Formats: sequence, C-alpha cells, structure tokens
Amino acid sequence: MKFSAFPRRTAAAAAIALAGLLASAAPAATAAPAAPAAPTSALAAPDIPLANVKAHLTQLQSIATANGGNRAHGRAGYKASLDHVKAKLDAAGFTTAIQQFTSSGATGYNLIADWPGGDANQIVMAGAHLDSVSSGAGINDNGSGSAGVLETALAVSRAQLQPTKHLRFAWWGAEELGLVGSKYYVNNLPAAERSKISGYLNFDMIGSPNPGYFVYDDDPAIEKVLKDYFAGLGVATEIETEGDGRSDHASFKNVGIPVGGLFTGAGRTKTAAQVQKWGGTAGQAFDRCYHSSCDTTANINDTALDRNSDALAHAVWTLSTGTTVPPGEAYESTTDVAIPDNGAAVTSTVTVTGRTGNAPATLSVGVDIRHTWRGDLVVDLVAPDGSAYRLKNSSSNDSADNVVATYTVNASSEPANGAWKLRVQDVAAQDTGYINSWKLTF
Ligand code: DTR
Ligand code: CA
Ligand code: ZN
Ligand code: ZN
Repeated sequence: MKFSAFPRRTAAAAAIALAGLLASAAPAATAAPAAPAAPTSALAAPDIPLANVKAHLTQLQSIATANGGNRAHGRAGYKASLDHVKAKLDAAGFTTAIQQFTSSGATGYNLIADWPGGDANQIVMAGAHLDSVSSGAGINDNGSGSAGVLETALAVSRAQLQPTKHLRFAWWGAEELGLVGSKYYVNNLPAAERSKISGYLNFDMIGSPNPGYFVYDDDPAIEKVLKDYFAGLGVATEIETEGDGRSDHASFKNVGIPVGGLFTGAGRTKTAAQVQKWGGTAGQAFDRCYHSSCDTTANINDTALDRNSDALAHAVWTLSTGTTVPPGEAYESTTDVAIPDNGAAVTSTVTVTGRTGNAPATLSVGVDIRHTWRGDLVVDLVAPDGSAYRLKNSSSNDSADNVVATYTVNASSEPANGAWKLRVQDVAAQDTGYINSWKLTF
C-alpha cells in the first residue's frame, strides 16, 4: 500500500515544533493532525540495521575530514553534520526546526524533529549531542548516539508508526562545552511545554570499542524498559554511576522531566569482573580514544552499537505506543539445527522481550523435529534461568518418525522475558535428524 509522503510542515505539527522552541508563551499546541492511514504499527520495534547506523557514522567521518578534522561547536564540521541529519529527516516526513544559540562567542545549533501525530500533550523525546570535541571526529562521542537516534527516527518513518504519544527527536549542540545546547532548549521551553514531556531518553557514547552495557538509574519506568530489553538478549547491564550531570539528560532532569538512557563507557577502565560478563579487555578504558583524534569510524564496537541502537528503538516504541506485546503472541525459531547421532544435546533459542511478569501456567510449546526413529530423542524446554522442563523422554520401542507435537508447560514461576531454549538430544545410534522449528505461545 503506497502512502502519501507526510506533509513536511503541517500547520499544527509546526505549531508543536515551534512551541518547543519559542521563548514566548507558545500558542497552545493543538493536536498534530493524525498521520495518514497507515498499517497498525508493529507493537514490537523493528530491528535497527547496523549497516544503516554505520553508514551515518561514515558520513559524519567524511564531514569531519572535509572540515578540519572535527565536528566541534562553532566549527564548520558541526553545522555540516546538522544540515546532513536535517536533510534526512525532512525527506522522511519529519517536522524539523533548528534552534540557534550563542556559546563562547560562536553560534550553536540544536535540531528538533517532530513526528506528526500522537498526543501533543504527552511527548516522548530521544536525543543525542551531535558535536565532537575539537581534537577529532567524535565518532563514538557522539556520532554513535546521534546515528542511533537518527536511524530510529527513520525507522519510525519507514514503519509509518502511529504512536499513542507524540514523538520528538533532538540533536544537541555544544554538549562538550557543558550541555549548552540542551540547557538552552530546556530553559527556553515554556513551563507548559516542559510538562508535556513524559520522558527524555539520552544516548551519548553507545558504541565504545571495549564496551560496557550501562543503563542510567534515573526514571524507574524508563530504566526497566531498557534493562528488560538487554535481559531479553541475555546481556547483563550495570547502573550508570558516573553519568549524573555528565550529559544532556541532566538538562531535563534538572527541571523534573523523567530521564533515562544508555552508555557504553568512556575513559574509565573495564574491570576483570566486567570482562567476565561482557568480554573485552580488563584494565583498558571502555573507550581509549575518548576525546582524542583516534575517535574515528575505527573506534566502534559493532555489537555494542547494534545492541544499543536496537534497545533505543525498543524503548521509543514501547514508551510511545504504551503497550507491551499482548498475550497470545508467538515467538518462533525456524532455524534448522542438526542433532548429532547418539551425541551431545543441541539447543535452539527464541528471545522473548517486551512482556511483563511471568510466563503462564499453560505455556504452549509447539515442536517440529524431523528425525527417523523418534524413540532416540529426549526433548526439554529450558527457561531463561536454566530451569529445564521435560517435554519428551526417549523410548526403545517408538520407531515412528518425527516429533510434531504441542506440549503445555506450567511455566508460571518463570519470568516471561529472556532467552528460552528447546534442548534435544539423540541418545541412541543410527538414526539422525534436525530441529525444523519450534514456537512458544503465551
Ligand atoms: N560527558 C560525555 C561522556 C560521558 C562521561 N560519562 C558519561 C555518563 C553518561 C553519559 C555520557 C558520559 C561526553 O564527553 O560527551
Ligand atoms: Ca540491529
Ligand atoms: Zn565528550
Ligand atoms: Zn558525549
């Protein structure tokens, strides 16, 4: 179904965007026009393609290289970065606005992008500072956060998302001079406009080369959404302890707006205990190119950038659509997994995210295993915490082929979110096969 392109600046959407920028009391922002008819938005955020995020970083690197090697406040590289990001958002149907300010004798710029639609009185914001220090291109600090926020915004457009709440994205200037751009934005936001912001999500350094996975310990609801996402990946997180006041979320927190965010670490060194959970190198900084000329596109850990970009999108979707994945959702793996004859057990994983509470007492486990003489097979469901539930025992006299069956498990003691596994072992020689697919239905 082809959709008309969003009007780049509908009157009402412009009023919302401008209301966020004008110092004088803005006219009461009217509800933005409903977005054109669009498919029901996917309740779960789409995967954010790492290649797209990295392409933005490559472009920011090129901009720095073409402008004296940096993207710092007051330098040509910063404004070129801003114009580049704005052009992509304009083309994607956002209502954009540039807010100017002066700092250290130079003009600074914030970029605000509103997605038309949603309740104008409940605004979910996601932002990142776009400026670098003058010593380098600032690809991790903070091209990574800027690119993750940009690609999430573009994913909102691709999905034609119709969120319950209004979505606003922001790229800040002069963060490195002391959160100057975000402070200017908040200080010039009329109190009535501030009160409409239900939460601000900050992403500053989300691709550090020796990464940690830190979640800001500020607003509990935002923190839970982000932590649950990583739990669903089976990735441990830590509370961000050095962050207070250290990035643009502080500007919002200081005026009472709920905040949260993600961080992969800067100049502090990773401990041996952290290496146990995250890998990497102990005794080395999370980002040893922090604020240095080597903060280039080579200074990125792809896995960290990918996971944090996906977590960013998950939080934006979850907090703006106000729903979690409804019951009855099925989580399926169709990846074939070979079962070694009379050998070690194999597993197939499905990751459940976005749910609340525990799994049901009647968790349905649909199994499709292609295998001659199915009596060879032992089949278990393994919960995210490692608890095993026996689905099928081996049998010396069950010579029929294939296990295509649905089992019901009382998993009510297990948290729903996490990595669930189907475990299969062939305990007798001569017959072989594979896991064709399996499905959990809540
Ligand atoms: N101030 C940020 C880097 C930074 C240092 N600690 C934290 C904690 C949370 C977010 C960011 C940071 C900068 O140099 O841009
Ligand atoms: Ca991804
Ligand atoms: Zn910095
Ligand atoms: Zn930064």
